[in-house]
Amino acid sequence: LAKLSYAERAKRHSNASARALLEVMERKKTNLCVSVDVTTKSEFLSVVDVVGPYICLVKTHVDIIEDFDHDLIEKLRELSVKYDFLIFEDRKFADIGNTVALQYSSGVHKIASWSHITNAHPVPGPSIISGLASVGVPLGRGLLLLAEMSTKGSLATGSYTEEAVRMARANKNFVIGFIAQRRMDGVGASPDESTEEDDFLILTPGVGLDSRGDSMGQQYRTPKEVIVDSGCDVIIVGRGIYGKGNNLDIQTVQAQAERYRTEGWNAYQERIKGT
Ligand code: UP6
Repeated sequence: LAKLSYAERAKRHSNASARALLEVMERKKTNLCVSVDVTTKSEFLSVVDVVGPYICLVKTHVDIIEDFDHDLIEKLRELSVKYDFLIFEDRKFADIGNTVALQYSSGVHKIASWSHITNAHPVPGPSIISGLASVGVPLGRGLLLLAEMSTKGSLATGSYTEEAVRMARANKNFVIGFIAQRRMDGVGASPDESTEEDDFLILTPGVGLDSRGDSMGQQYRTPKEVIVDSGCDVIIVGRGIYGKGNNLDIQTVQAQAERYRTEGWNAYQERIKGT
C-alpha cells in the first residue's frame, strides 16, 4: 500500500474523511499538514491564510487560543474552502466514552461540528472509540489513534502500539489511521489474520529540516526519513514553518511552507516509484 498513489488509495477507501484527505493530497500535490500552535486568533488566521495553498490539512489546538470564538471557526472554514484543505483538531482525547463524547460534541469548542478529523489516546481501551464514534460517525468524521509519539521516552511502544492497531482494525468505519512514526501494516495481527485490505493513514509529527529536537523532548526527522524510510503519509510541521510564533514574518512562513511541501511531495514520489 505504501507504493500505491494517494489517488488510488482514495478510490478504495470507505471512510468519507479519509477519502477526502487522500483526494485533496492528490489534487494539490501536497502531503503537508501545518500545525498552527499560536495563541491568538489573528496570528492563527494569518498563518493559515499564508500556508493555505501548500497544505492538505490544518492541525489545530483550539484550547491554546486566548481569544477563541466561533467567528474564528467560521473564518477557518472559509479559508478551508478557499484553499481546499481539511481540518484536524489535535485534541488527544483520553477519557471514558461518556466524557469524551461530551468533550467532542459540546463545551466551548464543539469540535465535532467543524473538525473533519480528530485523535485519541488508546489508553482507555476500545470504549474511547465507541464514545467518540457515537458523535463522529453520523457526521462522517474520522478518528486517528495515537499509536506512537515523537517524544523522547514515549511509553507508546511495543504491545501498547500493537493493541492500538488491533483497536483500529476492529473499528475501521471510524478509525482512519494513526499518529505514528512508521507504517503500521500488519502490526499486532495474528499469523492467520489477513490485513492486506487495511489502509490506515499515517500522520507523523516530529518533522523538521533544520533541527533535531527542542529543549522539551520533541524529536525531529526529515520529510524523507518520514515518508520514504518509514512509509508515513502526511508530514505534520509546526515550528519548522512559523518559528517560535512571536514576530511572525509572513514571507518566511510562506517560504518554509513551500519548502516543506516540496520536500514532502518529492519524498512521496520517490517512494511510489520505488527508487
Ligand atoms: N504532536 C507531536 N508529537 C506527537 C503527537 N503530537 O509533536 O507524538 C503535536 C504537538 C504539536 C505538533 O502537539 O502540535 O504535533 C508538533 O509541533 P512542532 O513541529 O512545532 O514540534
